[in-house]
Amino acid sequence: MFTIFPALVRGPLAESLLGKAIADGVVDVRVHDLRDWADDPHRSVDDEPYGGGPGMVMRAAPVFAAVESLDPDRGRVLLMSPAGRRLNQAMVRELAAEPHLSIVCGRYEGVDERVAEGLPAEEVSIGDYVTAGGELPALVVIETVTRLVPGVIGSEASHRSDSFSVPDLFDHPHYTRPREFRGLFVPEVLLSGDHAEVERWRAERARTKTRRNRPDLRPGDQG
Ligand code: JEW
Repeated sequence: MFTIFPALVRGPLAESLLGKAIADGVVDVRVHDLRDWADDPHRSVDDEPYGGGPGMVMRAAPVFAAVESLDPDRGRVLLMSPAGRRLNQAMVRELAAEPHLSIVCGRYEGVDERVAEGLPAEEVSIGDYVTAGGELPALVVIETVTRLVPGVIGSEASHRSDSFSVPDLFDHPHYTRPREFRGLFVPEVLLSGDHAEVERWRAERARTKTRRNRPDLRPGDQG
C-alpha cells in the first residue's frame, strides 16, 4: 500500500488477525511512504486544485512513480475513494483470489483524477461516508481480504455461517456465559442441548434480525 502516513497503518497491521497472518507469512503487506517518490526537496505530494476551490489535491506524479517502481506483477491497483465502486463481500472474495494487490491511499480533498484514469487505478469505496483519507478504508480492504485467505481463519465453518457469507442474511445472535447478566437471560433453547431446535431458532433469529436492521437487503445483493 502507498500512503503519506505509514505510521497510521503499522499499528493495525501488527495486531490481531492481520498481525498473525503477516507474522505467519500467510499474507505480505508492504507499506510505502509516497513522499519517497516526491520530486522536490520538501517532499511535497500535494498542490492547489485547477479551477480553484478549497483544500489541496494529491499530485499524480508521485503516485505514478511509486506504483510504477513496483514489479509489473503488482496486480490490480486500487485507489481508495468515497466515489469508488462500493466494497461488498462479493468484491472481497474477488480480491482475495488475486495473488497481488496494490492500494493507493489519498489525502487532502482527493487525488488527481489522472491516477484513476491513466495509471490506471480502480476506485474503491468502503461505504457512503467520507473519511479524512484512504488509510482506514485501505485497512478495511486488507482485513476483509486477509480473513478469506486460506489458513488465516482456523475453521472453514467459522466463516461459512458469518454475516454475508450467506447471501442476504446476517448471522444469528450469539451468547456466552453467564446465563444471566443484569437481568438479561440467554434464550432457554440455547441451553436445551437440542441441536435441531437450536438451528431452527438461529435461522429464525437471523431472518428476523436481518429484516429489522436491514430492510434494504434483497436476496443476492451481497453475492
Ligand atoms: C476516502 C480516500 C482521500 C473512502 C470512503 N476523496 C476525498 C475527500 C476527502 C475529504 C473531503 C472531500 C473529499 C478525504 N479523502 C479520502 C476519503 C478515500 C481519500 C482523501 C474515503 N470514504 N472516504 N469510502
